[in-house]
Amino acid sequence: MSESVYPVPEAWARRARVTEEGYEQLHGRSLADPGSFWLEQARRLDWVKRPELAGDWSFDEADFHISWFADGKLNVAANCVDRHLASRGDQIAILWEPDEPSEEPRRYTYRQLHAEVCRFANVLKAQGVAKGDRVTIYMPMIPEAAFAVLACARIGAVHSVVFGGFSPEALAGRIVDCDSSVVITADEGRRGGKKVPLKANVDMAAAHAPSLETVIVVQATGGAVEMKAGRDLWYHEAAETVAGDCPAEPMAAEDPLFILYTSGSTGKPKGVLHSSAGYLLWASYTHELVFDYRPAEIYWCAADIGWVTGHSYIVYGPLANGATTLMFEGVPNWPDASRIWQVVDRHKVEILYTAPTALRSLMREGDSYVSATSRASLRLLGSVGEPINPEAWRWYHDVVGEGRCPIVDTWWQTETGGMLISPLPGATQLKPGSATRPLPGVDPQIVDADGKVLTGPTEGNLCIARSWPGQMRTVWGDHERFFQTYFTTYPGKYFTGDGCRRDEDGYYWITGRVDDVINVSGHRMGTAEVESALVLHPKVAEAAVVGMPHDIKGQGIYAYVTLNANCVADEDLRQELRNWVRKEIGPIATPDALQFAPGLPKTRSGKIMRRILRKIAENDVGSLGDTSTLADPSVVDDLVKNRVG
Ligand code: 6R9
Repeated sequence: MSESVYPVPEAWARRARVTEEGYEQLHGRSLADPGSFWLEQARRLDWVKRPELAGDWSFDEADFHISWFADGKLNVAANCVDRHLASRGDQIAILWEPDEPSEEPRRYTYRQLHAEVCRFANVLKAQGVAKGDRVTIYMPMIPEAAFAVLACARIGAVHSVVFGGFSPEALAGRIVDCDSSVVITADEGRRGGKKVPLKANVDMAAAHAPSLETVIVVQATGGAVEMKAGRDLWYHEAAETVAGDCPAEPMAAEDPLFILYTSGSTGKPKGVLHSSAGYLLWASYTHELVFDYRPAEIYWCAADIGWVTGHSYIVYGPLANGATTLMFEGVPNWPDASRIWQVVDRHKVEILYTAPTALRSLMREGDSYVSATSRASLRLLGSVGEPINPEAWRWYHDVVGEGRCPIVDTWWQTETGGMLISPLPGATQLKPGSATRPLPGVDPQIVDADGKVLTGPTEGNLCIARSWPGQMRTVWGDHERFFQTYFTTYPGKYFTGDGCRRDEDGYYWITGRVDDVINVSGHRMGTAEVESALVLHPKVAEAAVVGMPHDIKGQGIYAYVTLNANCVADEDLRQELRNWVRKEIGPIATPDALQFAPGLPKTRSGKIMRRILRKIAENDVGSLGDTSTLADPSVVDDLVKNRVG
């Protein structure tokens, strides 16, 4: 691991809001006097009723609760749109770059965004959507996805965005779990020149989602779709029948803003629920601090709105801060590996935020795709989603940024609402591969397996010792699961599920998940989820899934499958099973390697020893450790012998 240090560039030390000394002070004050620190920060939002209370929380079982600014009232959409009208109504709010580079970008000023959001909100109201109702959004990366999200926030409906790459089955599960009666979708999506049949997927999902009553369809490609009478309506037709103005519903600070499903180590995906005020405050605070953002700068977060990064850093954070946020429909390597850099040049992007997996896939294509472009507008680069390996970090820094742009490696999770550990560009010396220091307000602790808090340079499990405004509030429909998942492993603390090292400078190095979650291309996949999909196949008796190292994706999915008696393990079945998982969950869950295993290594009590399966998948068979406690140690020999890949 590299320990080279990159000092804060002169220009950044001069311009930044927070300097090196400023950071220490701010962090100290945020923990010493959180009440006044957060009430002061709350001034960054526009309130219908300004709060007098800051955080009120306890992570202890007897008194478990989390709330922030509980006596405040505001509307999130009004904060992201309306309050900018007077000062920057004609500034571009959303700058949309289409998949097809020869097509014209679309631009929406804050004034136009206001009109679009109001109209969308009125269409929802006309369909009977009211405050507190859940609305599922299954959309491509088009501006209407952002309008839909903000329209929900405007009327107090709770949105649940489902990534457009998820299968009909996965979509149905998410519609059912939050009991949502309305889905907003598009005829088709486009990505890298290919069409995604979103509306057709919704039709298939509907068969398994009895709560679904209304499907609102945005016309994106003009592709042919079936419209079911009484259930489906075209957005553009409905929009003509509603009024242009829609008042913003005043919401209590703790009213839910959205649900976003994420994979955990056990069971089906959890509906992570975020609050209105605390979440928005966190998105706005971190977006401003970490990107040192000034209004009107061109900012591009190249994530998808279906993930939390898209929620917090394409929509809510930047719009709350009056940014021009670029929304990209396409993919980094289409039509070729220079697309990202061409988009940067086309729109004079100043801040670029992307994932290590994208960088690794572009790095592989060679520097010529980068050097053919100018990138002179870039001044800051960001990374998110997984640990960034020092090699990719250096390429990003030296080749993409030509040595002049700091990199903010931002560590956070769906559950945290926004960044928790990250450099500040004017304050933090960088070390490639380290997310560096906690943001002001964040109190990380590293604990050993017994929960003992470790001090100084050390390595262990990453916890957060106190609440922050952007923290998730519950698992939708299962508050007990929320408590059990995050607050019982190390009582009194929030457990992140990540392993972490802290060096002699107090820098944090995230080492990856310590639970049964795999990080594939920066996306979380629960091993249990892939296993459940596999065992649904009629020929599969049992399955165990682990992560394996992957050059581009960071981690790949390695599946061990035991077949039912009399089923033949061959290449065709291997392919069939991979496609099966793809169909059940979505392309991101497709196993990279699938090994037929006559038996799995189990303890005498029947527990699968994943440690051994991981070692074999990693091709680290020299150190399998003690296998003597296995019910049948001989299965290991077969697994090693028939390892795939
Ligand atoms: C924002 C997001 C969360 C998990 C998290 C960790 C990994 C995210 C990281 C990082 C190292 C970073 N992760 N950012 N690991 N360095 N800068 O990705 O949310 O999809 O919920 O994933 O991703 O393992 O626990 P989410």
